[in-house]
Amino acid sequence: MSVNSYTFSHAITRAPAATIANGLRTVDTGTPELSLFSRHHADYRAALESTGATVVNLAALDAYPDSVFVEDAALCLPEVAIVMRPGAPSRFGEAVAIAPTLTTFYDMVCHIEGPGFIEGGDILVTEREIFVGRSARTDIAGANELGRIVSQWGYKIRMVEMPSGILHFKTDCALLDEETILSTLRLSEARCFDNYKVIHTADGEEACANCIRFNNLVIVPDGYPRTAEKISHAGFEIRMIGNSEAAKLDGGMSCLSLRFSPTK
Ligand code: CIR
Repeated sequence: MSVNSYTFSHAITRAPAATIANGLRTVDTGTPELSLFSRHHADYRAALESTGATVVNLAALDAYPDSVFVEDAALCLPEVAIVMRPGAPSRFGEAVAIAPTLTTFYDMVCHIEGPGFIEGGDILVTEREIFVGRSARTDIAGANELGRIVSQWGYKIRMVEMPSGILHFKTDCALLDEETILSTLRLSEARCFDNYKVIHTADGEEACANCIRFNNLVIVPDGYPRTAEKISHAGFEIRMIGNSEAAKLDGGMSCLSLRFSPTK
């Protein structure tokens, strides 16, 4: 087990699909607009690159409206990349599509074969453990299969029963450093972060929890000033990125990239 839970040399992103308006959403708050989504996506990639990382931006996949949310298709650890088995049927092909790219960076690529389901958005890797949230997209069989795969490298899975109404585990939390987690109150009330230092999102700013620590930056969605101030006050360098269009599809900063340091 050799985790670098927030230092990365590479990220994979995927350009938003022309079909983005057909993406999944829990509540209809309007149709995402492709041109604005693409501008936000370019800003996001630039923020990743500004930390010195190489960003590989894959071609849009119009057959998969949600494919811009590339995080859900795989989990990238230092030793191995694991292709997920998404719980959303419309997203199944995204996992198949990401595999060839992963093989260009990894000597070892494993696949969740099923029958369980698991999506990358439900997985949070820390220096000590791998959290897996049981959600509408990730079930116990999927989490257990991941656990069996990663145990070969000494990783331990910690399952968390998610409060209902949260799409993914990382919809409501993010790793800030070795011991600090940003979380919504509703998720931390599940007591999963009792052994960590927790910074809570400000009241009414729960959507800011879907941010990422990427090298020297904490990349947060624009529009949540009180939570951004809390993170900044704790000593982290903040970069704000527009997220209005991804938010219409329940997406945030973590969903938009796979972050890793390749083994070859
Ligand atoms: C979905 O429902 O699958 C997409 N519209 C949003 C996925 C967001 N991904 C993530 O939280 N990791």
